[in-house]
Amino acid sequence: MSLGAIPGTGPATNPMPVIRKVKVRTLADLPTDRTLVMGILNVTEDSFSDGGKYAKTDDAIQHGLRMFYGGADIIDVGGESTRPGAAPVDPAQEAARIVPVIATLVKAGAVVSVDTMHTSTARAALDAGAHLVNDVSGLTHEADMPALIAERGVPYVLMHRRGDATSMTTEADYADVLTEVKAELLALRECFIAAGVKPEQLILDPGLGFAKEAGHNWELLRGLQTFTELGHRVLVGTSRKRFLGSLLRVDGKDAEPTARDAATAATSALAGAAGVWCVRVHDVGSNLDAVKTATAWTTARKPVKAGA
Ligand code: PMM
Repeated sequence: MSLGAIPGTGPATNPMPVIRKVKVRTLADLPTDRTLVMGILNVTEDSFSDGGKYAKTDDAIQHGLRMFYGGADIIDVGGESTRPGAAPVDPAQEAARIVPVIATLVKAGAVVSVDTMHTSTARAALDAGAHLVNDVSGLTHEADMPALIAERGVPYVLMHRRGDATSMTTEADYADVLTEVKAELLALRECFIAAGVKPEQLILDPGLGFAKEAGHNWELLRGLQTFTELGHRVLVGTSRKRFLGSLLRVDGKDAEPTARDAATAATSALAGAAGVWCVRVHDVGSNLDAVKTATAWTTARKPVKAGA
């Protein structure tokens, strides 16, 4: 696929204005005065909201570039669905799905993260130019992930979850979700530090929806300060998740995933105001507006009178 043909084009199902003029190349080039927006690119057949839409390499590249030119700060590329009950994907097949997509997005100037639980896939993605690793496993999957992250020195999203895709729905049992999630994340953090990972590489994520009921998700969002005050960057992923669908329930039916974008943007604004480093979202435009609004809201100063 030629890069020249891409900006702002592609299937008209999700038109997005071209707002990026300057190419970014590394995390250091990204804005520091607002919460970052990570665009979700699931190169899968079975993700809950966009499964099958971007399973082909060309479609995935096109959507990734559309999000990049639409202002996404980071593109998060995954090749294995994380939804409860999803069938596991062989790591070699996962890498084959995402490596060409990552290489093309990096070449275009995008900052790219790889959403994987597999060390071999993370390594292949980093070799293809990915800038950070986003791992939803909560270290329940592959014990050698800390060693890879220490060796490569890249940022790493350490997400909380209990169990795996088949068991996590039954493990949402907490007496005090904020205290327990924080304690479990801090215990995981120690495994990474012991392996030689620097604290500043670690980005913490409470893992909304992963072994969490709707009430747990809201409590974690309400208490985001519990995580932001730990001294690490914090990432949250609310986008189109089921707890928003049930919040917006009409006539006994959950709202469809694509009807959850306004509620997602509301959570992004609140997360931005709470000092979160990055929000992971499907709809880049509305969430970019939301985090910009949060910055204007939280940094507003009394206007200085002329001559004062
Ligand atoms: N959620 C999903 C996938 N990856 N990564 C992080 N760090 N945090 C999340 O909350 C998260 C994630 C599931 O959403 P999707 O199937 O729409 O990608």
